[in-house]
Amino acid sequence: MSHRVLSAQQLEQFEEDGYAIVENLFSAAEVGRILDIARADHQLAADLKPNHNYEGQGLDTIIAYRPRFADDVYSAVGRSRRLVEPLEQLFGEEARNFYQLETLKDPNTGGWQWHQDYGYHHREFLYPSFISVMFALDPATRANGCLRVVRGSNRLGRLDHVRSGSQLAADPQRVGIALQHLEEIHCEMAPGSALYFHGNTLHASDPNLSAQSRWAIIFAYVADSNFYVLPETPENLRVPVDKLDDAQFEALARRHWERVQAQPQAV
Ligand SMILES: O=C(O)CCC(=O)C(=O)O
Repeated sequence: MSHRVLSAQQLEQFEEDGYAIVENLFSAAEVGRILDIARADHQLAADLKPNHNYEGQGLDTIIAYRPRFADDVYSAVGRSRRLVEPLEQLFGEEARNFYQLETLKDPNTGGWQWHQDYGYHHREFLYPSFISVMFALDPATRANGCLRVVRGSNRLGRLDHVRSGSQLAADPQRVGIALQHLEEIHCEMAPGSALYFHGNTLHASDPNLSAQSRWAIIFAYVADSNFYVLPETPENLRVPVDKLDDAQFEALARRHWERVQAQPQAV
């Protein structure tokens, strides 16, 4: 079964706008299971780190950064044909995985200032053929700090970034001018939907000041033809995606659930 669900018009729109939302990639039951695993997973809890994304003020942003796929349900989403085949349509070629980020935006945790993901990673990669995919585990709404993108900012090229707290923030003056000319979009999503956005698409999110968590997983990929430009090439950080069909995804999710069930209980 093909999961190349994007129409020619959607592919053209992505070139124009720098983002596309694909709804209901995974069912509510599947997302419910991923959340059950994530909430119980001691390893995920141990990997979480606070980021201070706002200089000297604001709430911490809680993330777990993973440089490569593992034998777990989160990576299984990032390897699933359902998520990867639309990505290959956008690249026009195969994708390689660069990293993943579990971003667990609980109530009263923080957001992100405007940035471009290729603004972070242009030192590693020759081309901006870089796409991030935000997969929603919870409803993402304005109230709980859904991702905001600047429509068409993928066509601005890469902006300079300056360090600000734990993050790199895109040149605020240029962002201000971009926002006078381009539209800011709040990417509200239902659980199981995914937002695909180009490496030069400006994006940010507000802190979550609501009572509803906004958990998501972000997967970053580069096109197969994009190269590392570091003096030494760590090939293992640009891994071909070994795609999973639905039965393989299901088997991996079941194994992860069983492992989580077998964890020692806190006393
Ligand atoms: O989780 C968010 O709200 C934004 C995360 C983000 O901007 C990123 O990972 O580049």
